[in-house]
Amino acid sequence: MTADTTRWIRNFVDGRYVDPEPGPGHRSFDAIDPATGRAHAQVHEADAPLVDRAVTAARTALGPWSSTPVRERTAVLRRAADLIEARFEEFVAAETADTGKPLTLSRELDVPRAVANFRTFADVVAAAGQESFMTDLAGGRQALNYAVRKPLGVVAVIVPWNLPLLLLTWKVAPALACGNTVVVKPSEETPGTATLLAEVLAEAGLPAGAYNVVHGFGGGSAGEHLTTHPGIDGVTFTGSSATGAHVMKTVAPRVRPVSFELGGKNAALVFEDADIEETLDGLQRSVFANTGQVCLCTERVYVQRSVFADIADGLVERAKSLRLGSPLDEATTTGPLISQAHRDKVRGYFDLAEQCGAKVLTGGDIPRLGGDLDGGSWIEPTLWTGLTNADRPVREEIFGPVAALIPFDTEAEAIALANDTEYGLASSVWTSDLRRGHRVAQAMNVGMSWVNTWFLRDLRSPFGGVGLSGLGREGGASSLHFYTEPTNVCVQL
Ligand code: NAD
Ligand code: 6OD
Repeated sequence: MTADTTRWIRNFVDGRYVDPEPGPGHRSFDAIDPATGRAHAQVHEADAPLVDRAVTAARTALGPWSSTPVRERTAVLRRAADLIEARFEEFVAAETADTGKPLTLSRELDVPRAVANFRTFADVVAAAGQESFMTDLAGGRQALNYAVRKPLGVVAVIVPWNLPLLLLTWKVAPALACGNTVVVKPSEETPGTATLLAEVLAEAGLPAGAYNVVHGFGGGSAGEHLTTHPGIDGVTFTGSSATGAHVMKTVAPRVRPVSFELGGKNAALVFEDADIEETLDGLQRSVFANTGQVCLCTERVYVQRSVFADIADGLVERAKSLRLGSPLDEATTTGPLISQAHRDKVRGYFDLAEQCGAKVLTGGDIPRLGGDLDGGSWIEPTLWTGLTNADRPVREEIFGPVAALIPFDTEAEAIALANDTEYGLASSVWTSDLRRGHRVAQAMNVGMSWVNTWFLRDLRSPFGGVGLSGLGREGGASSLHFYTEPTNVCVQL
């Protein structure tokens, strides 16, 4: 489909937009509104020479920006937060146009979190100290060791489409605060808010070249041009496990640091002593938030047998209460999937689940919403019973509004079922026995383990996964560690 609009989303390199040059070498692609399937803008795809210009600009800006005093760097971040707030509705509209998520969700989650990322990482970096050790030497002398943390350098930031601005700023804010410069490659599905952010950062006083945006796809396009570029000093990547593994191989010959936040197949464990209403509220969010397109979303719900029917009935009722509809309508709770291709994938799991013997408690189909919305990539919130951990829909990440409910009898069995996965991102435990809550939460082989809540995040705490869910941690001190390199100085006194 060709855009019926002349609105361009352009690359941003060395402090200015790059105008698309007409001609045979010029490539662009449509930005699609997933709610209708219509193009809402044209995106200028960055070719290898433009990515090279972006990396060169970032390299040139690195010296001045990294030697800018921390109080001035953090002041730029705080001004950026203020400016996002000043243009709040513009960011909300851009995020919703690209993702199809309800305006209400962009307003409640995505844009406020971008603001919080800039303010929090300004605070974290302003308060950061250095490690030091005094070593006792023979003869009563001592040596002082202290580690000086220096920026990593030019950081390649690659992010997905599900929470575009939230995930981008979660990386860009600490990277810039630590004195790095960045070249960011947003998802081809969601180019809008990364581009708006360039304007905000420039107005906030960030020097030209410190934040560059290159648009395009992965292999053979801007993503690969960036990760294979010899001028980058590290890669921070959020996306699928398969792409993460591929990017790791690409970066390996140059032995650059990587941070990978990858896929999940997250479990909820519901015990019979849980507060049923509170648990259902939590499960409704964790299964269906953002149409199930949050890496932390629950796709496996293990329920103690004595409360299985209550949880299944209650969750079906809540799934049916979700309101699919125009993202612009304040009453809409649930948007479409990101694309037709992603819907085909999710739909494929619906077929597979039925072949595996699943009973569909609710959903399982494509809804007809009428009018323009029938061109969108809509899917029904779906719940299954009758599957086991051996079935592919219970083993593989689906990334849609869907979960399998599976009964268990004992705590040990619940732990074993939840840990029986190659992923290890997040889990949630629902119980009113706090000792059990701590015990089970700690037994989960995951990066984040919640008790009686979900996606409650202190930005200073470590975030990341194990196994197929990723490598390394970001957040608070973990971000400082990733975005800096220490030089230890040892002085004999
Ligand atoms: P994806 O892996 O397809 O793409 C992610 C980004 O990588 C995009 O910008 C894409 O263009 C780029 N890319 C793709 N191939 C590349 C290549 N060869 N070289 C360089 N860049 C390349 O993921 P997606 O479909 O955009 O996002 C959904 C996935 O992201 C899900 O698996 C989800 O769980 C995961 N995710 C994880 C987290 C987390 O924090 N752990 C957060 C959000 C999403
Ligand atoms: O809360 C965060 O900072 C974070 N990185 C969330 C990731 C959600 C995944 O889709």
